[in-house]
Amino acid sequence: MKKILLLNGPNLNLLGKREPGIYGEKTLKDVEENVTSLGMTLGFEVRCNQSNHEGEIIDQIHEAFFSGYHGIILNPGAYTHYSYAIRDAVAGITIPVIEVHISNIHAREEFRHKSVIAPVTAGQIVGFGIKGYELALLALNMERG
Ligand code: CA2
Repeated sequence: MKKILLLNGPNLNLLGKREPGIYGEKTLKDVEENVTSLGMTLGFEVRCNQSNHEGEIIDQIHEAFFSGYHGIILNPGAYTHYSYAIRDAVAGITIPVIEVHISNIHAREEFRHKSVIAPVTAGQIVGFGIKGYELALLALNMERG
């Protein structure tokens, strides 16, 4: 079965526990269950991971690539806006990475408008709440070879 990595970055472990006005009331566990369940329907095995550490995120990206994963759904959190190291990790692999943001980063503070990672991803999904993660899985399913 094709494998997908669902990788969430810093502070996303707080989902549903704080700031429900911006990020909603669903928890990270809800997100992971939804994507895993859609994955089963589509015939993907979804591995879920969350880290608050830049190096750990990079290691996870490398590991997914070298372990033959089909693709990665990545919400890099605030690293989106300044981590050239995560950008380089994404640029260094050949499997598709879909960047997801729960909020519409373009409608928020100026510093969130720019993603340094987006130019090296297969695509970016923003502003659809946690449904964006499932949309990303559907996009990866369309790319399936
Ligand atoms: O909209 C997104 O998904 C973000 O990646 C979320 C990041 C933010 O830094 C990006 O600009 C956009 C922040 C995640 C923090 O998540 C929290 C969730 C609940 C309570 C507090 C933080």
